[in-house]
Amino acid sequence: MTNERFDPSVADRRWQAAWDEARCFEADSDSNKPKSYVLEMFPYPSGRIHIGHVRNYTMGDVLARYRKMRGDEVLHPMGWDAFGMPAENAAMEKGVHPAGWTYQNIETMKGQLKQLGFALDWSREFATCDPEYYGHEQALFIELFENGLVYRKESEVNWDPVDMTVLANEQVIDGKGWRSGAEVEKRKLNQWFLKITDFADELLAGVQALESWPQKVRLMQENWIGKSQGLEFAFELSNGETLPVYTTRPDTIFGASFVAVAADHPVAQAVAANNCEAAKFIAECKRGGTTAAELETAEKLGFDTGIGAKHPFTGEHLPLFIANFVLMDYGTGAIMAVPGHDQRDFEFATKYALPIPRVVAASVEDAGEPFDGEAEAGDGVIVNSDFLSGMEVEAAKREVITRAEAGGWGKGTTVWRLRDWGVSRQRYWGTPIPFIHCDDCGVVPVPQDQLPVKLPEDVDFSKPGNPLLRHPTWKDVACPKCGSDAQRETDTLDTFVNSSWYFLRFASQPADKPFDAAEVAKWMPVDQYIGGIEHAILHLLYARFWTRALARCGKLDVKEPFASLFTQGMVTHETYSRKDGAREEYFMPADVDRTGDGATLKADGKPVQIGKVIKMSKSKKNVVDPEDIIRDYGADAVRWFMLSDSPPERDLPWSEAGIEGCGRFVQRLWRLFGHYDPTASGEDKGLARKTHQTIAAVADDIEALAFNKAVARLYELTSATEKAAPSEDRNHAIRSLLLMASPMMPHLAEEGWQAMGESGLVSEAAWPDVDPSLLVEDEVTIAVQHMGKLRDTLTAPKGASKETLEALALASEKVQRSIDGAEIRKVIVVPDRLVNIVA
Ligand code: OVQ
Repeated sequence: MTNERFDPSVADRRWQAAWDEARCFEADSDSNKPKSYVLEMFPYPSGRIHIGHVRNYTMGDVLARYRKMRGDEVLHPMGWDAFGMPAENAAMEKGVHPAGWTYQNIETMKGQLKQLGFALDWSREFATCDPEYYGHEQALFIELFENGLVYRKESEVNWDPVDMTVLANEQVIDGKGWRSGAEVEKRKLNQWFLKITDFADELLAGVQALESWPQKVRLMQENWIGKSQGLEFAFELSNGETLPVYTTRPDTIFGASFVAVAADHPVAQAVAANNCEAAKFIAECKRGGTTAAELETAEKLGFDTGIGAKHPFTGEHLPLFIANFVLMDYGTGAIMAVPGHDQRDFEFATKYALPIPRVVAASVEDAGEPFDGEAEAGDGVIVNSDFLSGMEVEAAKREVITRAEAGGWGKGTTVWRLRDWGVSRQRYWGTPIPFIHCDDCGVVPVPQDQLPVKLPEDVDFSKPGNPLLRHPTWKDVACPKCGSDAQRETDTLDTFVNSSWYFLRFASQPADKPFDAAEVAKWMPVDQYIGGIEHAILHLLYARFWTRALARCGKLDVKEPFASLFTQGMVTHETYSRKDGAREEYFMPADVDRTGDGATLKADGKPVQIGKVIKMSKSKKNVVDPEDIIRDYGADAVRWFMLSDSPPERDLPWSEAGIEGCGRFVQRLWRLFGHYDPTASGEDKGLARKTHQTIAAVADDIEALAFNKAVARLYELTSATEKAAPSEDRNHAIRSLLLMASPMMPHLAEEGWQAMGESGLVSEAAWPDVDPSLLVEDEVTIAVQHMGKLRDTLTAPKGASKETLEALALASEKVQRSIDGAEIRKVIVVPDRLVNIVA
């Protein structure tokens, strides 16, 4: 075989073309083999791939290739999550059309993925902005509507008065629009909602049963759904009205020192009707964000209505406030405030000098303990609470609920934190919501034969607001029911809708419907889903919800889309920067010379500051461009690096030294492949054993996604094989190494496979067999002691007789030296373990 270096710049492209030609990664749904659906979260076509994609998709690729070698029919598809704001931003900033920008990015990124040699079934590729895809999505949306799972509701939104658009909570920063900087207003708009709350119970029970999901993700979903048991009751107000409230902490009821309602609560509105101070306060509340974080940090403000709320046990009148931290769409929009044991109530009570009684303490003796500047939300014993004093929290909750129900003034109920999913976006680049507004017929779904409702192409991004709304003709249509003039819905769907069912479309893509149930049943659920932890809550919950919703509509038989989930860690790198006045200027690793102790900028040779090792991000410029490193080291070295060193769920620090090491290992394996010698004969039992043990262990490691362990074992076997003399067992070791490395370094493996004279593609070869008899060690290490002290160790055949072990021990020079001629009184032998000489 050849002694030349392996040249990825030639080999990579050759094998990529060979795979395309052989169409070897196209999944056959009629196959009789066991199926395996391996899926990584599909990318936003944002421009170019980044190192996070490389890590994510390399992991999935190794698993997909491995499962194929093990004999599975593998479905490993790829597509594009193509709608969303970035395309519209590009349109506004660069004057390009969102569609052109998106499809251009897809072409670039697809080329980059191809350069990495991923074993993807490109025949199933689609982009969510393809009218075929979103047309089927519109059909599904109408289906959900007809099954009562879609509705319209007036709800409060963040309105940016300059950009004339609704903003997501994340886009409101310090009460201002992220783009315009304008003061955000609260507006009531009619919005489309999906009834995810109908599934709260199922989604909770379901996630609790997903044993192959990371515990952390399951917990995050549980908390997001947030099932809690509490008390619903009504305060009698001094103005003769009643005020329903809900509390999850009825045990703290004796600690209530005020009552508060949301600014848009009917009680607040009634007060404002005759009180302009109150009206002014309410208007003020309408500004500012409503995210949990903002409510947490914003200054707590209130307006005392002068109304009293009668405490159900003490009869005392608690003051009733209008408060900015109480939200109308959470619970009843009114709260019983217990400042000692709720942080927001604590801050409010502190500001308005209201009493802060302690009703929970570490022990009964601590009933008089003062607070240390903040509320204590934790567990403990109830104190200062009449008949509840001395009880544990849970017992006290039950006691209050029992008394409230017996007294007829309240009732125990379950409340969910989960809200219905608002899917309306006042944007252009999304799936048009397929409905028509008719003055006579109301909201009418677009008839099936008129789907897809396509986005108009001639749109104007030069003005703020929703281009669909101001398009001159697009929205004007005839009502499908009565034929009179009507208007299209101009809202589009949240992009998370696009990613809530894409895995079904990958499994089955008929032209005339979203998917075929029987075909989907062959592949679903996804056996292994891999992606970033940032999708732990929303995407994964929405996809679970859509799957269940479609199952309820009879379109599907699966309930949980992702049988097993893996969330990968980040790729990190040092940062390089210099102070430029008050501002920190960052530099790319590629522009920095790091060969000496410190770091200098290549451009001027002067030092730069080496900062912390943190997640690669454009803003800190600590990024490496995948295309650069593929060009410099080849795809296999990059893939190998992504799998080495760190467990896949942890952060992976990128280093120049590391990737260079990977490049060297590629060449080392290549040289070793060159030692494959069909004419060699003879055995090497030790190497054979190591080879079989490695095959078994690497298989287990890959199945467990413990890629770094598999990598370490392959390094080890490589070293052992390099040291071995030619033999048939060495040939077997080399061939096995090649096969085992092939899911990770497929180009190198193909090249070696061909050089070894094998026919066909290694990508279509089988995983090497394991001889179970070689998995067990047939030699053991025996400790030899003199008077209980370790003097020597020796290897002996497993199961050797007591006599053999005694003889071997006494033959040891070290042992003889220790005995030093003393009389041997006894020899204790523990088979396979130790020999102790008493002398
Ligand atoms: N389309 C969605 C998405 O997340 C997925 C759907 C299913 C909702 C990468 C970086 C970022 C980094 C960024 C420069 C250097 C993973 C590095 C994602 C996801 C997949 C697609 C990123 C993990 C975070 N990250 N790590 N490094 N800039 N699309 O295109 O963003 O979580 O698993 O691969 O990512 S995405």
